[in-house]
Amino acid sequence: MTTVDDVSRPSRLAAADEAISVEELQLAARNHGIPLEALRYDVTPAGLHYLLIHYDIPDLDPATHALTVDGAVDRPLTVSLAELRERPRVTRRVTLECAGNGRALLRPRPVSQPWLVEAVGNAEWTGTPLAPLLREAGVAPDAVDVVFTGADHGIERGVEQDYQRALPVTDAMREEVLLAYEMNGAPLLPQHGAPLRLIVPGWYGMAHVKWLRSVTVRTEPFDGYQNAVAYRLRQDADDPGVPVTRIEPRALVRPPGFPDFMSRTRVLRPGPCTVDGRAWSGHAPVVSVEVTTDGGATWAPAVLDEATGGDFAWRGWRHEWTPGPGRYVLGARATDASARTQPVEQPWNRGGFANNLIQRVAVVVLPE
Ligand SMILES: Nc1nc2c(c(=O)[nH]1)N[C@H]1C(S)=C(S)[C@@H](COP(=O)(O)O)O[C@H]1N2
Ligand SMILES: [Mo]
Repeated sequence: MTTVDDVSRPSRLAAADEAISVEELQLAARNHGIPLEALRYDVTPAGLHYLLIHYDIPDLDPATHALTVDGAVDRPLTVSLAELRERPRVTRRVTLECAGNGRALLRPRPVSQPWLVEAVGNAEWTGTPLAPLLREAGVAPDAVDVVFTGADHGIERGVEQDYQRALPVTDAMREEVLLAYEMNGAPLLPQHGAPLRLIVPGWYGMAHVKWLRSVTVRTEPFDGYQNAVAYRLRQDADDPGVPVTRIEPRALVRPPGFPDFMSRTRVLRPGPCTVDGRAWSGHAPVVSVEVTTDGGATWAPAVLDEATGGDFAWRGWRHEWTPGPGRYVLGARATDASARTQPVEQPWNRGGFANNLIQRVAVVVLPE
């Protein structure tokens, strides 16, 4: 008899000389990144925001969609989208980054969605805070986890599942956590979770459950696949590891000049050039950004833009540079108020999560 094990791949590492496979390309073609020139926008236009969809985009009708709140609560609730829209409305600018960002640059390479650096976006999410709804339902005093279930369904490494992720109850009760129904002032697009998704400011993408249909309070730790198997930092397959949670600090350079089609090497004419980009951290606000033009040998401080987007949105930065003809490697390094910063050599983990290696942007400045 045929079983899901016949079609579902185990997790694995690429061999030392193994190129990106058609299966990795299949994922990459579904799940696009932000074009790096779009770092020019403080608020990422919805169509330029990165995407990560494990299974298929489900077909949900906003007219009939409802959210249930159940499990270890005094009063289970069912709330329609229309009722959620009548509740207090909050808009928050939040940087989302996929926990697998940077995976394809690791050696050995974990075989999965092969991100380089582009799995990030900064959007304005509008919705209603989750905590008051949980308080209305009456969370049991011995609750430990809150499970968020999406309407999408698939198989991963032999396990058939709805996409589900849990947060510890204290994180779910943070006032910043939103049940979001709009992105950048318009109803959510199908690919971003229409008609309802969770937004967990500061956390890597996997926590922001899309196509949200239920919220279940538990008095036992949640051992579902996306918490207990995927999204853990482990050194090998037997290592229980630790959960992936908040976003490590990172800065990206908006590539200057114009690109070569195949290599994406940047081409510039000699003379003054403003190097700029964005920097973020989910642990604490970014307090400094440094820029290198020589691949990390020397660093200069960048000037930070006003922090207008709040604590969970990326921050713009700029650096004036006047290069002569030659070859350069640009990069930027963010440091946050918790003194976390970016490594020059990326520590490795088996899932390829929470990478924040300093980016390398190859630049050629043409002769005068
Ligand atoms: N239901 C559901 N929610 C999900 C996912 C998913 O596959 N299904 N992917 C998660 C991951 S891994 C990321 S990085 C973010 C991506 O959100 P975006 O596509 O809106 O950028 O959604 C998260 N929420
Ligand atoms: Mo992700």
